[in-house]
Amino acid sequence: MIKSEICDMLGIEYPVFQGGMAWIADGELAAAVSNGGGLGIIAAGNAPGDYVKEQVRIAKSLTSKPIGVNIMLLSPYADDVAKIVIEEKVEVVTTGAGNPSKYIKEWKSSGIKVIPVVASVAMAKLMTRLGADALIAEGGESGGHVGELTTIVLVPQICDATSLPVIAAGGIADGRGAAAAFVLGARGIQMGTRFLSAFECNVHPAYKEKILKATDLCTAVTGKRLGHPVRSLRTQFSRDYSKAEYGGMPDEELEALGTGALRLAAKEGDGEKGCFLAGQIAAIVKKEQPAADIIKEVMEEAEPILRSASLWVK
Ligand code: TUI
Repeated sequence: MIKSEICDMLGIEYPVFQGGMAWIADGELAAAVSNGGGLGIIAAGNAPGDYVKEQVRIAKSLTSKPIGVNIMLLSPYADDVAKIVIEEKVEVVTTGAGNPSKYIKEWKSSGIKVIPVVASVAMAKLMTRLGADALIAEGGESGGHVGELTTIVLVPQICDATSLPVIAAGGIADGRGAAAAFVLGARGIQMGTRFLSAFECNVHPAYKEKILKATDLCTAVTGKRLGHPVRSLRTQFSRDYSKAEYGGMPDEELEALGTGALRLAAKEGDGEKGCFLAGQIAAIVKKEQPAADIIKEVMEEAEPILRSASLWVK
Protein backbone atom coordinates (compact mmCIF):
# COMPACT_ATOMS: atom_id res chain seq x y z
CA MET A 1 0.00 0.00 0.00
CA ILE A 2 1.42 3.38 -0.98
CA LYS A 3 0.81 6.06 1.65
CA SER A 4 2.24 9.53 2.19
CA GLU A 5 1.73 12.58 4.38
CA ILE A 6 -0.80 13.80 1.79
CA CYS A 7 -3.11 10.96 2.88
CA ASP A 8 -2.93 12.02 6.54
CA MET A 9 -3.22 15.73 5.71
CA LEU A 10 -6.41 15.28 3.65
CA GLY A 11 -7.90 12.15 5.21
CA ILE A 12 -7.71 10.14 1.99
CA GLU A 13 -6.66 6.52 1.44
CA TYR A 14 -4.45 6.86 -1.66
CA PRO A 15 -2.25 9.86 -2.62
CA VAL A 16 -4.10 10.21 -5.92
CA PHE A 17 -5.84 13.38 -7.13
CA GLN A 18 -8.19 13.60 -10.11
CA GLY A 19 -7.34 16.65 -12.20
CA GLY A 20 -9.86 19.49 -12.42
CA MET A 21 -10.80 19.18 -16.08
CA ALA A 22 -12.94 22.12 -17.26
CA TRP A 23 -16.50 21.16 -18.36
CA ILE A 24 -15.70 17.51 -17.51
CA ALA A 25 -14.83 17.06 -13.83
CA ASP A 26 -18.30 17.35 -12.27
CA GLY A 27 -19.73 16.38 -8.88
CA GLU A 28 -20.41 12.81 -9.97
CA LEU A 29 -16.83 12.11 -11.11
CA ALA A 30 -15.36 13.84 -8.06
CA ALA A 31 -17.55 11.78 -5.70
CA ALA A 32 -16.60 8.53 -7.47
CA VAL A 33 -12.89 9.33 -7.12
CA SER A 34 -13.25 10.30 -3.46
CA ASN A 35 -15.32 7.18 -2.76
CA GLY A 36 -12.49 5.22 -4.41
CA GLY A 37 -10.05 6.58 -1.85
CA GLY A 38 -8.48 9.40 -3.89
CA LEU A 39 -9.27 13.10 -3.96
CA GLY A 40 -12.06 13.96 -6.40
CA ILE A 41 -11.91 17.50 -7.71
CA ILE A 42 -14.71 19.52 -9.31
CA ALA A 43 -13.50 21.82 -12.08
CA ALA A 44 -14.86 25.35 -11.93
CA GLY A 45 -13.33 26.15 -15.32
CA ASN A 46 -15.08 29.16 -16.86
CA ALA A 47 -18.46 28.26 -15.33
CA PRO A 48 -20.50 30.63 -13.12
CA GLY A 49 -20.60 30.20 -9.33
CA ASP A 50 -24.08 28.63 -9.35
CA TYR A 51 -22.83 25.74 -11.46
CA VAL A 52 -19.98 25.10 -9.03
CA LYS A 53 -22.33 25.29 -6.03
CA GLU A 54 -24.66 22.75 -7.66
CA GLN A 55 -21.79 20.35 -8.44
CA VAL A 56 -20.42 20.59 -4.90
CA ARG A 57 -23.88 19.74 -3.55
CA ILE A 58 -24.17 16.79 -5.95
CA ALA A 59 -20.74 15.52 -4.86
CA LYS A 60 -21.59 15.91 -1.19
CA SER A 61 -24.86 13.99 -1.70
CA LEU A 62 -22.85 11.09 -3.16
CA THR A 63 -19.90 10.95 -0.76
CA SER A 64 -18.98 11.85 2.80
CA LYS A 65 -15.28 11.81 1.91
CA PRO A 66 -13.31 15.03 1.30
CA ILE A 67 -13.62 16.66 -2.12
CA GLY A 68 -11.82 19.49 -3.85
CA VAL A 69 -12.67 22.32 -6.22
CA ASN A 70 -10.21 23.51 -8.87
CA ILE A 71 -10.43 27.24 -9.53
CA MET A 72 -9.25 28.30 -12.97
CA LEU A 73 -7.85 31.74 -12.26
CA LEU A 74 -8.41 33.13 -15.77
CA SER A 75 -12.16 32.67 -15.28
CA PRO A 76 -14.29 35.81 -14.95
CA TYR A 77 -16.07 33.98 -12.10
CA ALA A 78 -12.92 33.16 -10.09
CA ASP A 79 -13.78 35.69 -7.33
CA ASP A 80 -17.31 34.23 -6.96
CA VAL A 81 -16.07 30.65 -6.86
CA ALA A 82 -13.42 31.64 -4.28
CA LYS A 83 -16.29 32.61 -1.92
CA ILE A 84 -18.50 29.66 -2.75
CA VAL A 85 -15.86 27.11 -1.71
CA ILE A 86 -15.92 28.70 1.75
CA GLU A 87 -19.74 28.81 1.98
CA GLU A 88 -20.09 25.21 0.80
CA LYS A 89 -17.38 23.95 3.18
CA VAL A 90 -15.24 22.39 0.48
CA GLU A 91 -12.28 20.61 2.08
CA VAL A 92 -9.61 21.30 -0.55
CA VAL A 93 -9.01 24.01 -3.15
CA THR A 94 -6.60 23.62 -6.03
CA THR A 95 -5.89 26.47 -8.42
CA GLY A 96 -4.63 26.64 -11.99
CA ALA A 97 -3.52 28.98 -14.74
CA GLY A 98 -2.41 31.83 -12.48
CA ASN A 99 -1.49 33.27 -9.12
CA PRO A 100 -3.99 32.68 -6.24
CA SER A 101 -2.15 34.88 -3.67
CA LYS A 102 -5.07 37.21 -2.93
CA TYR A 103 -7.35 34.35 -1.83
CA ILE A 104 -5.05 32.24 0.30
CA LYS A 105 -5.46 33.98 3.68
CA GLU A 106 -9.25 33.72 3.68
CA TRP A 107 -9.27 30.10 2.50
CA LYS A 108 -6.77 29.18 5.21
CA SER A 109 -8.72 30.91 7.96
CA SER A 110 -11.83 29.00 6.83
CA GLY A 111 -9.96 25.72 7.32
CA ILE A 112 -9.60 24.90 3.62
CA LYS A 113 -6.50 23.02 2.48
CA VAL A 114 -4.92 25.11 -0.28
CA ILE A 115 -2.99 23.30 -3.01
CA PRO A 116 -2.02 25.53 -5.96
CA VAL A 117 -0.74 24.22 -9.27
CA VAL A 118 2.71 25.67 -9.89
CA ALA A 119 4.67 25.52 -13.11
CA SER A 120 7.81 27.35 -11.89
CA VAL A 121 10.18 27.49 -8.91
CA ALA A 122 9.37 31.18 -8.28
CA MET A 123 5.66 30.41 -7.92
CA ALA A 124 6.43 27.42 -5.66
CA LYS A 125 8.47 29.65 -3.32
CA LEU A 126 5.77 32.34 -3.24
CA MET A 127 3.00 29.83 -2.48
CA THR A 128 5.11 28.25 0.27
CA ARG A 129 5.68 31.66 1.86
CA LEU A 130 1.96 32.50 1.70
CA GLY A 131 0.96 29.34 3.58
CA ALA A 132 -0.14 26.81 0.97
CA ASP A 133 -0.56 23.28 2.37
CA ALA A 134 0.96 21.40 -0.57
CA LEU A 135 1.83 22.10 -4.22
CA ILE A 136 0.90 20.42 -7.47
CA ALA A 137 3.87 20.47 -9.89
CA GLU A 138 2.29 20.10 -13.33
CA GLY A 139 4.55 19.47 -16.32
CA GLY A 140 3.72 20.45 -19.89
CA GLU A 141 2.86 16.85 -20.87
CA SER A 142 -0.54 17.51 -19.31
CA GLY A 143 -3.68 18.37 -21.16
CA GLY A 144 -5.09 21.88 -21.02
CA HIS A 145 -3.20 25.00 -20.00
CA VAL A 146 0.50 24.10 -19.94
CA GLY A 147 3.69 25.56 -18.52
CA GLU A 148 7.15 25.45 -20.13
CA LEU A 149 8.78 22.60 -18.19
CA THR A 150 8.23 18.86 -18.36
CA THR A 151 7.24 16.83 -15.31
CA ILE A 152 10.64 15.11 -15.05
CA VAL A 153 12.51 18.41 -14.71
CA LEU A 154 9.82 20.35 -12.84
CA VAL A 155 9.09 17.94 -9.97
CA PRO A 156 12.63 17.69 -8.50
CA GLN A 157 13.16 21.43 -8.83
CA ILE A 158 9.88 22.18 -7.03
CA CYS A 159 10.74 19.58 -4.35
CA ASP A 160 14.08 21.38 -3.79
CA ALA A 161 12.34 24.77 -3.60
CA THR A 162 9.76 23.89 -0.93
CA SER A 163 9.36 22.00 2.32
CA LEU A 164 5.72 21.26 1.41
CA PRO A 165 4.60 17.93 0.00
CA VAL A 166 4.52 17.97 -3.81
CA ILE A 167 1.95 16.23 -6.01
CA ALA A 168 3.24 15.44 -9.50
CA ALA A 169 0.98 15.97 -12.51
CA GLY A 170 1.38 15.76 -16.27
CA GLY A 171 2.12 12.57 -18.17
CA ILE A 172 1.03 10.13 -15.46
CA ALA A 173 -1.58 7.51 -16.30
CA ASP A 174 -0.30 4.23 -14.87
CA GLY A 175 1.83 2.72 -12.13
CA ARG A 176 5.08 3.33 -14.01
CA GLY A 177 4.43 7.06 -14.15
CA ALA A 178 3.27 7.08 -10.54
CA ALA A 179 6.40 5.23 -9.37
CA ALA A 180 8.61 7.63 -11.35
CA ALA A 181 6.87 10.59 -9.69
CA PHE A 182 7.57 9.20 -6.21
CA VAL A 183 11.22 8.57 -7.14
CA LEU A 184 11.49 12.22 -8.24
CA GLY A 185 10.39 13.27 -4.76
CA ALA A 186 6.63 13.65 -5.16
CA ARG A 187 4.32 12.60 -2.31
CA GLY A 188 1.29 12.15 -4.52
CA ILE A 189 0.10 12.12 -8.12
CA GLN A 190 -2.64 13.85 -10.08
CA MET A 191 -4.15 12.31 -13.19
CA GLY A 192 -6.58 13.92 -15.61
CA THR A 193 -6.50 12.07 -18.92
CA ARG A 194 -6.72 8.63 -17.27
CA PHE A 195 -9.94 9.64 -15.47
CA LEU A 196 -11.55 10.68 -18.77
CA SER A 197 -12.15 6.96 -19.32
CA ALA A 198 -13.84 6.43 -15.94
CA PHE A 199 -17.40 5.07 -16.14
CA GLU A 200 -18.48 7.91 -13.86
CA CYS A 201 -16.97 10.56 -16.16
CA ASN A 202 -19.87 12.28 -17.91
CA VAL A 203 -17.88 13.61 -20.86
CA HIS A 204 -19.47 13.06 -24.31
CA PRO A 205 -18.94 9.45 -25.58
CA ALA A 206 -17.17 10.78 -28.70
CA TYR A 207 -14.54 12.37 -26.41
CA LYS A 208 -13.93 9.06 -24.59
CA GLU A 209 -13.69 7.30 -27.93
CA LYS A 210 -11.00 9.74 -29.10
CA ILE A 211 -8.98 9.17 -25.92
CA LEU A 212 -9.22 5.37 -26.23
CA LYS A 213 -8.03 5.60 -29.85
CA ALA A 214 -5.27 8.15 -29.20
CA THR A 215 -1.70 7.47 -30.37
CA ASP A 216 1.68 8.73 -29.21
CA LEU A 217 1.92 11.89 -31.35
CA CYS A 218 -1.73 12.79 -31.25
CA THR A 219 -1.63 15.98 -29.13
CA ALA A 220 -0.44 19.49 -29.97
CA VAL A 221 -0.14 22.83 -28.18
CA THR A 222 -2.01 25.84 -29.54
CA GLY A 223 -2.54 29.34 -28.14
CA LYS A 224 1.10 30.25 -27.42
CA ARG A 225 0.73 33.56 -29.26
CA LEU A 226 -2.02 34.71 -26.88
CA GLY A 227 -0.02 33.64 -23.84
CA HIS A 228 -2.34 30.74 -22.97
CA PRO A 229 -0.75 27.61 -24.43
CA VAL A 230 -3.23 24.72 -24.34
CA ARG A 231 -2.59 21.04 -25.15
CA SER A 232 -5.35 19.19 -26.97
CA LEU A 233 -5.85 16.30 -29.39
CA ARG A 234 -4.92 17.07 -32.99
CA THR A 235 -8.33 17.61 -34.59
CA GLN A 236 -9.96 19.85 -37.16
CA PHE A 237 -10.15 22.55 -34.47
CA SER A 238 -6.45 22.41 -33.57
CA ARG A 239 -5.46 22.51 -37.27
CA ASP A 240 -7.79 25.48 -37.97
CA TYR A 241 -6.56 27.26 -34.85
CA SER A 242 -2.87 26.74 -35.65
CA LYS A 243 -3.42 28.01 -39.17
CA ALA A 244 -5.10 31.15 -37.81
CA GLU A 245 -2.50 31.56 -35.04
CA TYR A 246 0.48 31.48 -37.37
CA GLY A 247 -1.36 33.01 -40.32
CA GLY A 248 -1.68 36.43 -38.70
CA MET A 249 -5.32 36.43 -37.53
CA PRO A 250 -5.81 39.43 -35.18
CA ASP A 251 -5.76 38.59 -31.44
CA GLU A 252 -9.47 39.32 -30.79
CA GLU A 253 -10.56 37.08 -33.67
CA LEU A 254 -8.22 34.32 -32.50
CA GLU A 255 -9.59 34.62 -28.95
CA ALA A 256 -13.14 34.34 -30.36
CA LEU A 257 -12.19 31.22 -32.35
CA GLY A 258 -11.33 29.44 -29.08
CA THR A 259 -14.37 30.63 -27.11
CA GLY A 260 -16.74 27.80 -26.28
CA ALA A 261 -14.52 25.15 -27.88
CA LEU A 262 -13.91 23.25 -24.61
CA ARG A 263 -17.63 23.03 -23.90
CA LEU A 264 -18.38 21.93 -27.48
CA ALA A 265 -15.91 19.03 -27.12
CA ALA A 266 -16.95 17.95 -23.62
CA LYS A 267 -20.72 18.32 -23.93
CA GLU A 268 -21.43 17.88 -27.67
CA GLY A 269 -18.45 15.78 -28.78
CA ASP A 270 -18.16 18.22 -31.71
CA GLY A 271 -15.29 16.84 -33.81
CA GLU A 272 -15.09 19.97 -36.00
CA LYS A 273 -15.26 22.92 -33.61
CA GLY A 274 -14.52 21.24 -30.28
CA CYS A 275 -11.20 21.47 -28.45
CA PHE A 276 -10.47 18.05 -26.91
CA LEU A 277 -8.00 18.71 -24.11
CA ALA A 278 -5.80 15.69 -23.43
CA GLY A 279 -2.34 14.92 -22.13
CA GLN A 280 0.51 13.33 -24.07
CA ILE A 281 -0.06 10.09 -22.16
CA ALA A 282 -3.54 9.62 -23.74
CA ALA A 283 -2.27 6.73 -25.89
CA ILE A 284 -1.80 4.42 -22.88
CA VAL A 285 -5.42 4.83 -21.76
CA LYS A 286 -6.99 1.71 -23.22
CA LYS A 287 -10.17 0.89 -21.34
CA GLU A 288 -13.20 2.27 -19.57
CA GLN A 289 -13.45 1.27 -15.92
CA PRO A 290 -14.80 2.56 -12.59
CA ALA A 291 -12.82 5.46 -11.10
CA ALA A 292 -12.12 3.38 -7.98
CA ASP A 293 -10.52 0.64 -10.11
CA ILE A 294 -8.30 3.21 -11.86
CA ILE A 295 -6.93 4.38 -8.52
CA LYS A 296 -6.39 0.84 -7.21
CA GLU A 297 -4.82 -0.39 -10.43
CA VAL A 298 -2.35 2.50 -10.70
CA MET A 299 -1.30 2.19 -7.05
CA GLU A 300 -1.00 -1.62 -7.27
CA GLU A 301 1.16 -1.30 -10.38
CA ALA A 302 3.42 1.28 -8.74
CA GLU A 303 4.05 -0.75 -5.59
CA PRO A 304 6.17 -3.61 -7.05
CA ILE A 305 8.05 -1.12 -9.24
CA LEU A 306 9.04 0.90 -6.20
CA ARG A 307 9.97 -2.27 -4.27
CA SER A 308 12.13 -3.59 -7.08
CA ALA A 309 13.93 -0.26 -7.56
CA SER A 310 16.47 -1.40 -4.96
CA LEU A 311 17.53 -4.24 -7.31
CA TRP A 312 19.41 -1.66 -9.36
CA VAL A 313 21.68 -0.93 -6.44
CA LYS A 314 24.67 -3.36 -6.49
O1 TUI B 1 -4.93 25.18 -15.39
C1 TUI B 1 -4.53 24.15 -15.86
N1 TUI B 1 -5.10 23.54 -16.93
C2 TUI B 1 -6.18 24.05 -17.62
S1 TUI B 1 -7.03 25.46 -17.31
C3 TUI B 1 -8.04 25.19 -18.61
S2 TUI B 1 -9.33 26.25 -19.05
C4 TUI B 1 -8.60 27.44 -20.04
N2 TUI B 1 -9.42 28.14 -20.79
C5 TUI B 1 -8.96 29.09 -21.57
C6 TUI B 1 -7.61 29.41 -21.63
C7 TUI B 1 -6.75 28.69 -20.89
C8 TUI B 1 -7.25 27.68 -20.07
C9 TUI B 1 -7.70 24.03 -19.20
N3 TUI B 1 -6.69 23.40 -18.64
N4 TUI B 1 -3.47 23.51 -15.31
C10 TUI B 1 -2.78 24.02 -14.19
C11 TUI B 1 -1.67 24.90 -14.59
N5 TUI B 1 -1.41 26.04 -14.01
N6 TUI B 1 -0.77 24.67 -15.55
C12 TUI B 1 0.10 25.72 -15.56
C13 TUI B 1 -0.33 26.58 -14.57
C14 TUI B 1 0.21 27.83 -14.12
C15 TUI B 1 0.76 28.72 -15.02
C16 TUI B 1 1.23 29.94 -14.56
C17 TUI B 1 0.15 28.15 -12.76
C18 TUI B 1 0.62 29.37 -12.31
C19 TUI B 1 1.16 30.25 -13.22
O2 TUI B 1 1.59 31.43 -12.73
C20 TUI B 1 1.62 32.52 -13.60
C21 TUI B 1 1.78 33.77 -12.84
O3 TUI B 1 0.76 34.43 -12.60
O4 TUI B 1 2.92 34.09 -12.48
